[in-house]
Amino acid sequence: MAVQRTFVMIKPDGVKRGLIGEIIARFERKGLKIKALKMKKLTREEAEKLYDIHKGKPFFEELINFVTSAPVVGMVLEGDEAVSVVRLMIGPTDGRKAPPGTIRGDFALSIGENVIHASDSPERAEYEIKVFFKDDEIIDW
Ligand code: RTP
Ligand code: MG
Repeated sequence: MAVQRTFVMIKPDGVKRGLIGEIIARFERKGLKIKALKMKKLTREEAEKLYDIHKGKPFFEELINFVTSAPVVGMVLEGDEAVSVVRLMIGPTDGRKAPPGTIRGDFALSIGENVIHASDSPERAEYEIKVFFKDDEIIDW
């Protein structure tokens, strides 16, 4: 059993559409443990750090403008194989191609405004958690 932590962020479209509760409920029902939870409006610097791997890509500016346009809700989720489990639950990037039953498949119809972000590796998760949370905001329980 490999217990992992992952970072999840409900994007501005998810917050504005009132999907916070629906999304958190899915992770709770799955059995993932919420170790940290916070709403905030990302600064440009924070957004650029979170998405540093996409710097230089054609969609980068649009992505940074989008994720800083309204509040987001970030969380640290812990559980067995949490990184891949959560990626499966959110579905592929393009909401039009994401299977029904996944979060993007059920709630997104776009590749850019796709409701939610999740880390794609344990190493990225630790990096992204540090960008979003202070150490004392993560609860050991
Ligand atoms: P995320 O990082 O947000 O969890 O999404 P992902 O791994 O499924 O997709 P990634 O390739 O990392 O892209 C990051 C986010 O950039 C926006 N995007 N727009 N217009 C486009 O072609 C395009 N491609 C990506 C999306 O918001 C995507 O989630
Ligand atoms: Mg990604």
